[in-house]
Amino acid sequence: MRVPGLRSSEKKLGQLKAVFHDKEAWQKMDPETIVYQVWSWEPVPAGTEGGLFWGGTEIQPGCVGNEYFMTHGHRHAIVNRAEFYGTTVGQGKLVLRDESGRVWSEEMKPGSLHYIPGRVAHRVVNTGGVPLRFVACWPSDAGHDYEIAGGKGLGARVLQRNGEPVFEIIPDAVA
Ligand code: S6P
Ligand code: ZN
Repeated sequence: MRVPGLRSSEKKLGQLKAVFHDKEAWQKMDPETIVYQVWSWEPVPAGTEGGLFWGGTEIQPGCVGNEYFMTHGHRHAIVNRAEFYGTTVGQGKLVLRDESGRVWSEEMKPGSLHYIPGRVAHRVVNTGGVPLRFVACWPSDAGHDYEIAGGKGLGARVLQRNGEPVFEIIPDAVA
């Protein structure tokens, strides 16, 4: 049976140069490496007010230099639109940034549920050794804005230090 509105996409390392800080390490890696895949069910056309989309993301384990694999990160194009994330498999961090430039993170583990308020940019980082999977539910008119903070990004990084994930604020990227 064909279900209308099912979509899937993948993001490869070659498409993610802008998000990793160690460009030298990035250059040495295979650009065809899949960093994450997204599946979504969009039962109404994108942009429809009042509908909901459902999706799943799987982020592979890995690092570019000492920075863990992660999603690009975005804010919603209609900025006041909120979203739920729910973790099903793996370990990670949800990195969040509000409009005042405040940046924080939430631990992701199987069963963790995360409410992402409107106006808050969001990115997921896989800090574990297995694929990190989470589901998401967001309004069908939310859209995506990938130019977070005028291209400065989220203002924080999750780095591997002595084998452990460390959440670090980048001072000059915070408004
Ligand atoms: C959509 C939702 C997720 C992400 C996905 C990939 O609002 O937040 O489905 O799109 O996790 O992340 P990104 O930053 O590449 O869109
Ligand atoms: Zn979103």
